[in-house]
Formats: sequence, C-alpha cells, structure tokens
Amino acid sequence: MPKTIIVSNRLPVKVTKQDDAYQLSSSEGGLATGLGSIYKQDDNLWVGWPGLEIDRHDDQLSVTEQLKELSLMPVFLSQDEINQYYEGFSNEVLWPVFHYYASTYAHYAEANWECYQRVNQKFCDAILEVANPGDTIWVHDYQLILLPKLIRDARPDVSIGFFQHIPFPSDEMFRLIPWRSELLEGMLGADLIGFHTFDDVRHFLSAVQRLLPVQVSANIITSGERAIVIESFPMGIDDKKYGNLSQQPNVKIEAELIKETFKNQKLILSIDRLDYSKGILQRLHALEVLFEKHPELITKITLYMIVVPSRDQVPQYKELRDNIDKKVGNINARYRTLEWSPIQYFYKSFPIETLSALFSTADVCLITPMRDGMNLVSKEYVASRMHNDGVLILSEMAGASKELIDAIIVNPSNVQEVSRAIVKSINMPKAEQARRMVQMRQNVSKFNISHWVKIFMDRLSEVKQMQRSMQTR
Ligand code: GDG
Repeated sequence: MPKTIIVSNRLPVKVTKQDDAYQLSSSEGGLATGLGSIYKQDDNLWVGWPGLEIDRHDDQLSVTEQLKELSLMPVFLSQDEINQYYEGFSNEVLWPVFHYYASTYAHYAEANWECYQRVNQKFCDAILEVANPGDTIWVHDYQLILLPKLIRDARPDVSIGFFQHIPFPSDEMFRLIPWRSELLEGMLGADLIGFHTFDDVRHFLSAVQRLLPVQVSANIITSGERAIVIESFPMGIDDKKYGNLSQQPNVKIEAELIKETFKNQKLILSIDRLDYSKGILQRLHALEVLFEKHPELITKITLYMIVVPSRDQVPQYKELRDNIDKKVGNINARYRTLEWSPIQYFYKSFPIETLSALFSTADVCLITPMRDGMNLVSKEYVASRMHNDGVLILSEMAGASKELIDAIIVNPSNVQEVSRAIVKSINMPKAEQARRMVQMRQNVSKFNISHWVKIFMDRLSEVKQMQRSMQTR
C-alpha cells in the first residue's frame, strides 16, 4: 500500500540526554498535531533531524529504534552541519532575504551553500531508503528547498508536495541570492507548491518566470514534460485545543489571578520568538508615542510582552535582545510609578496553560511583525476568546491579516498608526468587539489545521491525477 512521508528539518519530538540514555517526548506543536492524523497511520512516517547532535553509532541505533515506535525516522546531523546548513545558510541567507532583510543580515558564504546542498542530499538519501513508487512525500519549509528535485531525479514516480512556512519575497529581493536558480529548480521538483498567501504565490511565479526557462500560465508552471501547480494554503490552528484549554480549571485559576493583578488596567499581550522580523522594537516605539500623546493612559494600560528565547548566541540576535532590554528599561524607568510598570517583559517561554490564561484574559493582543509567513499566535488568541470579546491588532505584513480582516490592521512601521490602534482598541465598545471577534472565530474554526492538511493532501492527489492523465494522452 502506498504510504505518506512527511519531511521537515526538525522531528516533532524532544530528545534529551540523561546520564547515558536518550529520552524522547513528543512535542505537540501545531504542525505536529495537524499532521498526527497522517504520519501515525499505517506505514506512514515523519523524517527529520532529532534536534541534537548524536555522534556515537550505538546511540544513533538506539535512538533510531526508539523513534521508530513513534513513526519517526531520524536524519543525524553533525554540529558542523548544523552550523553551516541550518545557521549559516537557512538562517543567514534564506530567512533574512525571505523576510526582506537582505541588506542588513544576509551573509552569502559558498561553504554554507555547499553544506546546505550536502544536507539536503542527506535527507534525500534517508527518504530513498523508505520511499517506493506511488508514495506521497510532503516536504516542509525553507531548510529543505532543494529536496523536491533531489527526490524527483531519483524517484520520478512519487508525488511530492512542498509547503513553505515563511514568506516568499518579491523577485527583486529573491534574485539577490547568488544561488537563486538552483533554489527555484529545487522547489520545482514538487508537483504542488504551497504558500500561506496569494502574494507569496505571485512573487514565486514572477521569480520563476524571470529566472528560469519555463512556461508560466496562471498558477501552473510547465517544466519539460511536467506541470507544477502553485497555490496558497493558509495554515490554521487546532482551534478546539485553545477553546478547551481556556476552560480547564487550572487555566481558569491562573486567568483569575492575572485579572486580579491587572484589575484596574487594560492588559495588552504580545508573544513572539526573538527575531528581527517580529517588529518588537517598533512596537515598543509605538508604546512610547502612545504615552507621549496620551499621558492620561499612564497607569491605565500594561503591555505584557513575552519574547521566547531564540538563537541569542548569534551576534545579530544578541544585539536585538540587548536593544529590547534597553528600550524596555528606558520606558519603564521613565513612566513607572510605585505600584505600576508600563511593560511586564519576560524573556523566556511559558507552559501552554499560562499562554492560554493570558490569551483569555488580555483585553488586546498586539501582533506587529515587519514580515511573517502566517503568525499563528494571532489565531490562538482568537480561538481562546470564548466570550467573543477582546481586540486583535494585527500587522498587515503577517499572512494572517489576509484572513483575520476584522482585526485592527496596521502598518507596523507606522508607530503613530499603531499607537492610535491601541487607543481605539482599549475604547472599543463591547458590541463592536463581539461583532469582529465572532467573524474571526468563525474563520479560525472553519479553516483549522485539519482543514489545512486535508485540502493540501487532496489537492496534491488531484494534481498527480491531472499529470497522469496528461501523460497518457
Ligand atoms: C513559522 C513562521 C508561521 C510561542 N511562545 C510560546 C509558545 N509559542 C508558540 C505559539 C505559536 C508558535 O510558538 C509560534 O508560531 P508563529 O506562527 O507565531 O511563528 P514562527 O515560530 O516564526 O513560525 C510563521 C509558522 O511557521 C507556521 O507556518 O505562522 O509565520 O515564521 O504556536 O503559541 N508555546 C509555548 N510557550 C511559549 O512561551 N508552549
């Protein structure tokens, strides 16, 4: 029976080493939950890096056995490979260029590109050990852009889907990359290529048209004998999980505590990974503008800002972290009173129950990335608002803004506009909050993660059938 293989850089598992033994616990992020209905069935499996360096052959064998029980198959990477393929190329070329930070952060090093190619080949070799003709392979994200072509060249008779979770930039930005054609050719090994938004699709099609000798007609690219379909599939979340979490007794107790602590204020929540694309400094600037223009709001609002640690050994990220520390310090020092601080800033991650308590308590959720493929936090806030209240302020640069059109949509660079949006949201009448939230909740619940997985997989099999019928004509 044909099987489905999911491939991503990281496996949906947390591997830790205690004494000399490796412990596994499955990490149920949104993607893992959505794809659980697929990779845990029959002979299906998920291929990826287990998340830490395991260099002894015996340890690799024992971890492989343990992972097999969970339908997971590891690709082991050395520290050098992680440094060059993951940090050096994926995060210092693809991430900055795809988020429009080419001139500030992109670092084009030939050695990292070579390693990126080698590691993509390593993933391909692992897949070829298990893939048979007729199987379906769904490759995820920018770390594995070359993989669809590598698999296609070795096994022309499989179905390959590729989904990119981060934006695809305008071709003016993309074509700066020295290895731009190889990257596009890599993706075109897939039968179906998906992005979060129609804008990403549009940018990808113009880059292909401009850089490769292929034919592009509407959203179909013809390359030799093959037709490749490019479409948008906005990713959803497990909405019921967030609704249910907010009703759990322990979460309700935590929510009550938060309410009590901030009882005389409007609580504004923001949650991001530490990244320059998330617009954290610009958001803080908007808060400064707000206090300058509206001194009456001093002591009346609190920004509860969670920044989840990420890559803070890398100089640019460390610098960003230092700048955030400094800016938060300045604002707090300038405006705080004995009983009140304008910003409650946390540089750490929290259990999902605490996030849920915050989501269900915050009067406003303020999400202002400079660029974001989708942004799932915005949808998690909406899914947690069981009483149809609360206001979402959302950057127009997040993919989610194309769906959550009842949010207050802002340009994150326009700090005046963001500060006005905060004033509007804290004064918004309950009836308007409800009208907007009901619409957004319907959207988040209808287009949830199961729906996303289903439409991508259904479309992939339709595309494959279309290709087969073209070949038999
Ligand atoms: C990439 C793209 C795209 C955050 N803090 C904690 C925590 N989180 C969870 C959130 C959310 C996830 O992490 C973050 O997802 P985002 O979508 O916001 O952002 P990226 O990590 O940059 O993800 C993005 C996504 O892929 C999917 O395609 O939307 O655009 O950049 O689920 O809740 N979870 C816990 N503690 C925390 O402190 N437990």
